[in-house]
Order: sequence, then structure tokens, then C-alpha cells
Amino acid sequence: MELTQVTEETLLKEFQAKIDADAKIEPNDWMPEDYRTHLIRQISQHAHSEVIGMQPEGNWITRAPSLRSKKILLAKIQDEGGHGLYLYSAAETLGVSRDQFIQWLHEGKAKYSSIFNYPTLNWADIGAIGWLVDGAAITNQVSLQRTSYGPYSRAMVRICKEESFHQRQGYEIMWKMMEGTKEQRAMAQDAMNRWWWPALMMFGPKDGDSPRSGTAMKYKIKRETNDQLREKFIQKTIPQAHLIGLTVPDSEIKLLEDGTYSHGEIDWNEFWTVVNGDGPCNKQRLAHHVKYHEEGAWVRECAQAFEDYLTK
Ligand code: BYC
Repeated sequence: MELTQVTEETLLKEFQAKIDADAKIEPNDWMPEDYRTHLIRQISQHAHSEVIGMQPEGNWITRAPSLRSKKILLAKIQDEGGHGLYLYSAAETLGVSRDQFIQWLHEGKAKYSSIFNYPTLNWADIGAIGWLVDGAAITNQVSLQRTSYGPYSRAMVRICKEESFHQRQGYEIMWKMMEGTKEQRAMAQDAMNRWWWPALMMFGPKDGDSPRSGTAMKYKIKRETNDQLREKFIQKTIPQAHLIGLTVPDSEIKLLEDGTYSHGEIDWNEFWTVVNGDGPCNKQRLAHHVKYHEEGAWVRECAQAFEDYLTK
């Protein structure tokens, strides 16, 4: 056995022992290559989701129905931009530059959450995004607070605090609309019908069809599987819908004797179509990001010139 092989084996053993003991891994610690590459992919995709996720909501800033709702929506969208920045910073600690992450996104090599490839057609969609999309995101992110990589875990703690405000403001919009006119109730139900299934798709493919889950669970990057998290979200969200008079668009939902709900199955063809780039708004979302990134080049050049001046 060669010396380098022995060293690598020892390092890997020590690394796994740390993971098993629930210790955090920090940027300068030794880590196996598959741990690093998994994190680079997942954290940067998470960052892209936060930033691309600003687009469907941004569509409603100028049409929010009151000054109060406009202020809340602006603050929420700014929060999402901030989440993207924490996450890009966490991903950069793994040795890849932000420019590279953006290039991968623009070349279609990096993904972002499928959910943001659906359009926001009426004001209730803003309620549905806050309640269902942020609600699904929190379910995942609460679990990720215990992820083994220190910078990712710490970013999640802060993000979850802000996401719970987002979830509540979304539920408030839906609740108010359900207390309103017949037309407003119809808008809320229409938004529910269009966002329910895509929200469930946010958790990723079924456990058996999730190629990345093995590494993620072994290294405690993910602490719960896609299906476990999806199930948690379904069980807590159905009663919230019923409480304000919304119908969940799944004819197979049944309350069981143990107080849980059985339910139908996601349309996995739709999921993979959207993930693979052919959803209703994939092209539009990416083109928008490319356009504004190019138009913002002068801002980055000025910031760089100022930094160069300070460090001269
Ligand atoms: N959409 O083996 P799997 C927010 C990809 S934003 C697109 O299960 P993994 C908000 C997956 O990447 C919060 N792609 O993978 C912002 C993989 O592709 P690659 C967003 C998906 O990583 C603004 C392949 O399918 N949250 O809250 O073990 C406004 C196989 O999947 C999706 C996060 O980003 C999908 N839904 O598990 C409002 C959470 N699902 O990379 C709100 C962080 C799967 O092999 N990410 N894919 O080409 C994760 O927890 C995990 O990465 C996932 C997937 C659960 C998403």
C-alpha cells in the first residue's frame, strides 16, 4: 500500500468519525472530494433558487393591492436576495468563485428550484408562494440547519428566521382573500390549485429515484430524505388549508384513523420536464437573469476598481 493511500484512508476515517459524532466540518478542514463537490452543487443551486425566486414575486410589486402589502412584498423579496448572498458566500468557502457559479447557471449546468418556473397570474399567487413555497422551503431548511458543513448550517439558521415571517405573510394573504368576496375566494382557490403540486415537487424526486441522496445522507449533508420532508410538509399544510376553507387539489386525500392524511402521487413527468428545462417559464427566468447580469457589469467593475484603489 502506498503512503498517500494510507494517509487518505486515515483522513477519511477521521472525517467520517467527526460526521458520526455530529461535529461540524469547517472550510479549512480536510474533506473528501465527493463531500466538497456535493456541497458546491447543492449550496450554489440553493443560492440560485433564492435569486431566481425573486422574479415571480417581483412581477407583483407594482400591482400590490395596498401600500402595506407592497412594503411587505418588497421586504420579502429583498430577504430572498440576501439569502442568495449568504449562500453564495457559504459556497465560495469551498474554493469556487461567484463568477464561476453564475457562469454555470447561465450555461444551464447548474439548476435552481423547479418551483420558480411557474408564472404568478393573480395576487393570490403571492399568498400561495409565501405560504406554500416558503413553507416547503422552511421544512427543508429547518432540517438543513443540522447539516454537517458549518457555513451552510449557520446560513440556514438565519434564513429560517426570515422564512417563517414569509410563510406567515403568505398565509395571511390567503386567509384575507378567503374572508373576502366570492371572486377573491375563487382567486385564492385557483392559486392553491396551481401551486400545491409544484410545491410538493420542491422536495425532489422520490427517495428511490434520488441519485444524490446516498452521499448526502452518509455525510449528513441532508438530515432527512426527500420523501420524509415532503410528508412532513403535507401533513402540516392540509389542516392549514382546511382551516381557511381551501380545498387541496388532490382527490385522494383522506383523513386516517391515526390523524394523518393519505394522499395522491405527484405527476413525475411534469417534475422532470420542468427540472430538465421545459417548464412554463424556464427560458424566461434564465434570459431575465442573463440580461440583468450583463447590464450590471458596470456596477461590478466600479466596485472592483474601488477595491483595487483601497488595496493599492
Ligand atoms: N428543482 O438526487 P436528488 C426559497 C435535481 S428557495 C430543480 O434528489 P439532491 C424561496 C437535483 O439538483 C429555497 N432540480 O438531488 C426563494 C439533482 O440534479 P443534479 C430552495 C431539482 O440534491 C424565493 C437531480 O434533480 N431550496 O425558499 O439530493 C422566493 C436529482 O435529485 C429538484 C433549496 O434549494 C427541484 N425541485 O436533492 C420564495 C434546498 N429536485 O444536481 C422562496 C436545498 C431535485 O444532479 N437543496 N432536483 O444535476 C436540497 O435540499 C436538495 O438539493 C434537493 C434535491 C432536495 C432540492
